[in-house]
Amino acid sequence: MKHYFNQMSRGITTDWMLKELDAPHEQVIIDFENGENLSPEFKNINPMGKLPVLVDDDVVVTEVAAICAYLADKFPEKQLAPQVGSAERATYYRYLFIAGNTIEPAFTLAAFNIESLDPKSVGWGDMTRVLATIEAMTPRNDWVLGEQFTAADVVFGGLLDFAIIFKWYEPSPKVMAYVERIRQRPAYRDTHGGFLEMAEQ
Ligand SMILES: N[C@@H](CCC(=O)N[C@@H](CS)C(=O)NCC(=O)O)C(=O)O
Repeated sequence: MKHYFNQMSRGITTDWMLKELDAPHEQVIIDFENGENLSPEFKNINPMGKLPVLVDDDVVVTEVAAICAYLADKFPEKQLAPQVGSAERATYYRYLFIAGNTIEPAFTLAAFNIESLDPKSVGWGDMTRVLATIEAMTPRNDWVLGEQFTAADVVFGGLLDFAIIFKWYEPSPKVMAYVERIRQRPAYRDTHGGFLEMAEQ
């Protein structure tokens, strides 16, 4: 597998996922400064010109949540995904999808001071609804599926961690405690380098 990556990108999350799985892969560094992500060769792989990307033989996977979910299913023995068809699987999907579809757009727009969109029409509602949802969905103990840590924690927890590091919002004690548990994971610590220093400031 090839993981197209840059340390200063959302690829940090898929890198962490690869580490959680101890998955053999080739790390392909894409240089944003030189515009490598916008080169015809790279856009042939991902027309969005964005990282991260995972290439597994003929399979191209883009989008952080899709890559994490794909990897969890590829290495079932590592038990980072609940069984297909189970109730836990439904919850798992919910956390995987809400991160990129709902939480991230709300945070991003708020960071750019764009908050005047009609919450009834936009899929992410508004920050009030999103923060209430984060609070409700964040586990008080362990992980989103209880004792089993899964790719849903990498995606959902990783996004909350990212949002806290970049001061997109002020977490509640419950959310902060969950993110602290995330930050203690050896695979998170091995892959977060400069982000870890920013997180611990
Ligand atoms: N929705 C995408 C977002 C990917 C994304 O925005 N990647 C940024 C880095 S964090 C990127 O590649 N930016 C370079 C560019 O757009 O030119 C995902 O979840 O993977």
